[in-house]
Amino acid sequence: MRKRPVKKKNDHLKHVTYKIQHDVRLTKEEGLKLLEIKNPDELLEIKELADHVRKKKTGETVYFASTLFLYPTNLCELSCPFCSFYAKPGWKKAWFSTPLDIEKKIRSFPSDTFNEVHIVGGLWRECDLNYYQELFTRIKGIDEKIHIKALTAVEYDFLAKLHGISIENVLEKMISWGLGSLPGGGAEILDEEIRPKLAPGKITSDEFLNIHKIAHKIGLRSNISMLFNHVETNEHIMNHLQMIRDCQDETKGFKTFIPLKFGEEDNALGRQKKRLNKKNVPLIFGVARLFLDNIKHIKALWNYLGVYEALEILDWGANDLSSTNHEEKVIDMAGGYKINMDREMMGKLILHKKRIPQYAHSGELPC
Ligand code: V47
Repeated sequence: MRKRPVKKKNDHLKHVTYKIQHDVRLTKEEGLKLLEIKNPDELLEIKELADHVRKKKTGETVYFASTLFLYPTNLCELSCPFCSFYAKPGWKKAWFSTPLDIEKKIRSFPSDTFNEVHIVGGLWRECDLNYYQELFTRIKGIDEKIHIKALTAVEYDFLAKLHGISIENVLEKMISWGLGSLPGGGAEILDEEIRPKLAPGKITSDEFLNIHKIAHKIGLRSNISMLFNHVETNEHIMNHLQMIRDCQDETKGFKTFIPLKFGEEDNALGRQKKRLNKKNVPLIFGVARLFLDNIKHIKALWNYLGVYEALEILDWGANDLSSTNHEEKVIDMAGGYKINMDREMMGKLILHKKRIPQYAHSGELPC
């Protein structure tokens, strides 16, 4: 009888497993080697390790929210090649909503259908601090309990420059009008080789993180995202994760890491199919779970990933299934998955994974 070949265990995986079991941090180089793994048995080991870390950090609970997305305008001074959302004056797809328009929209949603509002938009002078003061005041006038998660670091930088005041000053004003937390958008890839090509004219990686640091210092909590599956390399991904981990060591202000899978429809980058460098999506979540030892939550967005893949990713380190995503537009305009998701369905999906659904808005998530 032929002897079955004895599989030699990958030495790197052995080493990583030892480190994870002994709560020793992975280095960027170790993360990079994991991202290069292709062997299915070895991928399964990474999945199991990431799942082990997820269980240790947050147990069987899977968080979800019901978010009402509000976009004051998609008019934007920038023209990022990955973005399907932005418009210029005169374009058919351009819109601008007044604070009153937005108030009417919120009032048209029964109050039990959302527990947070997520507000972002283009860089546009008409959306200045007076605009946000009126908007936030109107929202809190509807119900003081609505959690306002609003504006990316890129927009805070724009507002500070527009009014000639400090970031701290802008954030403090916004808090006084009702700001609850910062969403994770605008990070793209925090790597100065690729970021200026992906987002010409956008603030640098250091400037971006510095705004989050200021927000954390004055007591705000924020999320942090990563736009992937386009032209980035594994090195860019690891540099991004390293910058986030270093920032979190300093401030402990990030709640959730959100990998955003690139949507290719209706944007300049998506049209350059040959340049796109497709990745193993669950593996990116798994390596992020192993590397980001100081961030508690990892969010899988079903409208970016597809429901099936988002549920699969709950086994690769994610512990948050995002939200019902009412009125979401950024990924919708880039070809995202559109489903009439409600709170009940989200709970059922999580139970189907034999996990425990926990309904919570961004401000309620434990750090
Ligand atoms: O900043 C833009 C990204 C972000 C595309 O914090 C794209 O809870 C994929 O940050 N394909 C906005 N992604 C979304 C975001 C977010 C979403 C849900 C929850 C939270 C949270 C944050 O979407 C942008 C940009 O990085 N994006 N265009 C695209 N074509």
